[in-house]
Amino acid sequence: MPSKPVYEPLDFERLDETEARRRSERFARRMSRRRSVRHFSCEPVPFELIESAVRVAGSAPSGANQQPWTFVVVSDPDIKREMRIAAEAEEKESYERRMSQEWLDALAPLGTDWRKPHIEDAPYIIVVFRQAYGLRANRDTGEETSYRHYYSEESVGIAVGFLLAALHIAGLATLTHTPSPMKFLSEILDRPANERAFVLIPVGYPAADADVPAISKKPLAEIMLRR
Ligand code: IYR
Repeated sequence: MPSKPVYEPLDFERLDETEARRRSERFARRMSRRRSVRHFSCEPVPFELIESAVRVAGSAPSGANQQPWTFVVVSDPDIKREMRIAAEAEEKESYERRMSQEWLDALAPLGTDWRKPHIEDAPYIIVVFRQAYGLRANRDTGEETSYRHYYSEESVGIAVGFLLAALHIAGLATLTHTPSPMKFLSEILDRPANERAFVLIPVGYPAADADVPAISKKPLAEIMLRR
């Protein structure tokens, strides 16, 4: 049975314009320094930083507020090794056989290849799963029935954006890695049939000698239009 909406007052703080500009510029400046990092230190990271960032991700808007996501935080070295071996096997096949020349050419400036040492080096790997549909247990019989999820791709994409921003603001480096296909992650992490791996995110401090490709973002004039 559909439930009626229940409202509460909005918790909203109106900023004066000076403060709004200050915060907005500070955030923009900080975010502009985020880079995808592929060389991680094995130095440990306080778990509370990960937990806090996942809380931020979980606060993201989602279709019908269904929150169609699960964040699996992996620090167990044996599981990380298993994920690295499986990811590298898929990636080797992709780089050597499955990806088109056009795709390889597009990636050339990034210098990526099938080797994924960061899956073992980074102290945490967050694997984000998208719940393609929901599962609900019947209160009396315990029988599980499925129900539709709306806009789950968009919702999980937004939540991952929140997650990357929160981790960056906490001084941590991240990489969005999408080995393809990602089915092996469901198996290794024992996820139910309604969940699909969406992205694998190594999280940690960059290695002391970490370097990144010298690439840049499009200028505002190229990405924003005013009408
Ligand atoms: N998944 C591969 C290939 C790859 C694809 C894109 I699109 C990138 O922006 C980067 C890499 C890999 O992770 O190496």
